[in-house]
Parts: sequence; C-alpha cells; structure tokens
Amino acid sequence: FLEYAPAPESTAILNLKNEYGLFIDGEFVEGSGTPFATISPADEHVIATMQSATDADVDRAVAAARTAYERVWSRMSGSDRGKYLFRIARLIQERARELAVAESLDNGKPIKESRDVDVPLVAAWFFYYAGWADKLDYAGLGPNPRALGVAGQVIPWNFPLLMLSWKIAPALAAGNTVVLKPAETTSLTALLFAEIVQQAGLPNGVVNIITGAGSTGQALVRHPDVNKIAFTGSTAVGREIAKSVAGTGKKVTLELGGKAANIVFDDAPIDQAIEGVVNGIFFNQGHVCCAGSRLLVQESIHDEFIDRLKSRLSTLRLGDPLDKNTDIGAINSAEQLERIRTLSAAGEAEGATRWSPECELPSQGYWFAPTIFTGVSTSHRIAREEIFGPVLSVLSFRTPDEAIAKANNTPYGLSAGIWSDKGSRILAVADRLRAGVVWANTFNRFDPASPFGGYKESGYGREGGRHGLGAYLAPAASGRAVTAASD
Ligand code: TXE
Repeated sequence: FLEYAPAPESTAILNLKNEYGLFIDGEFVEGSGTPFATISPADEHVIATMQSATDADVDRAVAAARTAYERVWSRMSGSDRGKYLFRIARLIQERARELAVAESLDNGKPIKESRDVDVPLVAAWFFYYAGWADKLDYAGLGPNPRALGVAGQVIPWNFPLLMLSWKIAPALAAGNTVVLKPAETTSLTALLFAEIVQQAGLPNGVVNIITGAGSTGQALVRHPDVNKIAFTGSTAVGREIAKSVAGTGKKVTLELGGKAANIVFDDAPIDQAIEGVVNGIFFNQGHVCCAGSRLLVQESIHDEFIDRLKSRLSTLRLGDPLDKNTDIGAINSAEQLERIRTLSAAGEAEGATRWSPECELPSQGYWFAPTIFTGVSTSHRIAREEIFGPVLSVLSFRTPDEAIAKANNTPYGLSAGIWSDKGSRILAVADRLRAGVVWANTFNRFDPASPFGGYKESGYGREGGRHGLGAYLAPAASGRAVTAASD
C-alpha cells in the first residue's frame, strides 16, 4: 500500500471551496467566531477562509462526540470499527494526489515529500490501526480494554495530515470518538479529511474537526467532558496543558520539542552519513520535532566531513513547493521565520561560524536558506534551543563517551542518530542515549508499528504501535472479564 500514482504537479487537481465550516456531527457547519484566512507560505496568496471555533462551538463538537461515543461507537464491534478505518485508508489512497498537493500548498513543504512520505504514511497509519481494532482483547493490553471516551486532540503545522493520522487512527481503533483541532496555519487537509470521513460513511459525531487558534485548543483541552488529551506542539504549550489538566483525571500524552544529535563516528559510511545528515535537518525545512539539528562529528573526520556536507548542500534546490524537483520549500509562517532568524542571529553573536550555499530566495513568501553553523559549543543557544528550521549546529567529539555526554546534554530527549560501521558500537552508544528513538545508519524513518515519543522536556507517552493504542485505553475494572454481545 505504499505505492503511489505518479507525481501530482499542479493545483488543477484540487477542488477547494473558498470557505470552510467546522466539521461537527458529520456536517460542515458555521462557527460563531471570526473567520480567518489560510495562506500559501510560498507566495502569501489566500487559499481559503476558515472558521474560528468559540467555546460554544467546542461545546457542540464535544457533545456530538459524546453522543456518538455513547450511542454508536462504544457499542460497535471492533471488526466493524476496523472496516471504517480500512475504508478511510483506501479513500486516502484514492485521493492521495489531491491531498499531497493541498498539503504542499498550505504548508509549504516540497511536493516530493508530501507525495512520497506524508500521504503514504497517513494511509499506512490508518491501515495499521484498522488491523488492531478487532484484536484489542488479545493484545496483552489487559482484560477487555475499554475506550476512554471523547479524545480532544491538538496538532501542529509541520505534518498536518500525518499528525492527524497519528492521533485519529489509534483513537478510533480503540473505540474513542474524537474532536481534533489542527494548527491555524495548516487546517486545509484536516478539512479535506473531514470530507473523507463523510465519504467513508463514518457515523456522525465520531470525528469532529474544529479550526481556530490556540484559544480554541485551550477550550478543548479544558472541556470537562473530554476524557483524553493528545497534544503535539511546543514544550511551552505542553507545559500549560499538563498544568491545566492536573487533577482532572484526564489521560494525557504530550509530544513536544527536540534537539536531536546525529552522531557520526570516523568509521561511518561517509556518503550515506552525509545523506542522512542532510535528510535529518533539511527534510521538511527542519520543521521536524525529531530533526537531527545537532551534528556531532568525530574530530578526526570533522574537516573533511564538513567540506563534503557543504558541497552536498550546494546541490539542494530551494523553491516552489509544488515543483517536483524542489528539495527545500517555504517556511510555514512569518512567525516561524522570525524565530529561525532570531536564533540564527544569536548563533553568530555567540561566536559560531555561519555558512549557507549560494541560493536565491524568492521575493514573496517565507524563505530561509539552508544554513550550517560550525564551531558551536554546548552552551550556545543554537546548541540548546529548538530552532525548528533548516539550520544545523555542528559540534565535534573525540571519544564515544564525549559523544554520549554531549548528545545527552540537552533538556530534550526525543530522537538521535548514530553513524558507524560497527554494530557493537551502535548498540553500546544507543543504550546510553536518553532519546525515545535512536536511528542507526539512517534518520527520520517512520513506521506505524514503531512507538515514537520522548524523555524529559520532549514529553511523555508513546504514539505508534501497540503502545499508541494503550494511550487510548483503560483496562477494565478487575473482575469484569466477559463482555455481553450488544444488540
Ligand atoms: O506551537 P504551538 P507554535 C515548536 C517549534 C516551534 C515552536 C512554536 O520549536 O518553533 O514550537 O510553534 C495549539 N492550549 N513546535 O507556536 O503554539 C495551536 O493552535 C491548547 C514543535 O506553532 O505549541 C496548534 O494547533 N492548544 C512541535 C498547536 O497547539 C494550543 C510542532 C501547536 O502550537 C494552545 C510545533 C493552548 N494554550 C511547534 N496554544 C513538534 N513537537 O513537532 C496553542 N495551541
């Protein structure tokens, strides 16, 4: 199911509306807030207008999800829930080209990424969790694992559709209903997904999509009738959410920022490592929570490695996200561009050496040239703070112990990469890295069967695999070993 139709090249394939409503109880409805525009970050043109959901709209969406949970979804057999998820997965495949174009248009990411990575993974996530829906009783998740009820889900703008699938697929497979709020700059594909929900004939209210800013997310998180919160976004907002749900009994998973180390030993396959380092930080313009934003390279190969890395960067093509030859697209928003500029300026002010290949930036839209900083020390802001842009901070090390100490010297703990020819070294180093995911001789590889999540300020809970289901289930009360068939 990972094979896809040939390249989508243009927006001619899209059939977008000028205005989108909120998706509540199976229908697109008007919201009561002030509408806002979603724009293309590549040239700032308005794509469509969307609704800001107010507290009253959040109430409506949560009530619809509650009714659907009580009356329909929690009474349905796992195999029937699975059939709906399979149907959604197939519809995503059927509309793959259109979804990829819409995602690149709204987010700014290169079409070859949305076409070959994001959308295939979205389908894969629904297929994977569809397969779980009828197997929960036998999966070692406790006797008769029970759904939690209504899940409130808030997602970011870097992988709009993929983050939606990470949230919605396991929640539905486990028997929960959902109210999801996409990020304000990238809600378009979530609303196209709402159309898919309608096409799939999912019972009304099982999935609700409400658009709006952070205040809408906050109202959803605080809503007393929401049983589970799943959030992916900044550590600052994650902290706020953790505080606001303390003592409410809501189950929470938080997937927050990162500052991953990509560790290259002197025995690494160099060409492969160069590609992995480039992919690690420039994939999706570096708007990736697990991005390999710190390169730790062994001192003996440092200079040669950096020279070859620079040559490779000079071949990257930056430009129109809808051009299938583009490697680096637009920065998602003016705010994010400003954050990247501020931290890059701090890198220079603190004494690191900045370098970018020659690269002409388009005059309209939000753009940032691929950048590397050498001579970075662990105390520099660019070594400590998440930049979330196409900016690589390079540090060096002499021994494996030093590499491990530097890699772990961060408040985050989401991911890491190790490049070495020696399997024993990879295992020994991986074991001592405080990171939820460690890639060996590869980077940014995702699979629905594999749990993903962090340590420390990168959050808690795991998404993906059996663990991802556990986040949406509560074991039944002890002694309740048999479920009667429902009518
Ligand atoms: O994130 P926010 P922003 C990091 C990255 C980036 C920084 C800021 O470093 O530069 O965060 O990005 C909703 N209650 N990441 O400002 O604000 C918001 O509407 C509930 C890493 O975009 O966290 C959006 O839907 N929800 C990250 C979502 O939260 C709230 C991905 C994320 O927005 C809310 C994104 C509130 N009080 C940014 N305030 C990753 N881990 O991948 C905002 N939101």
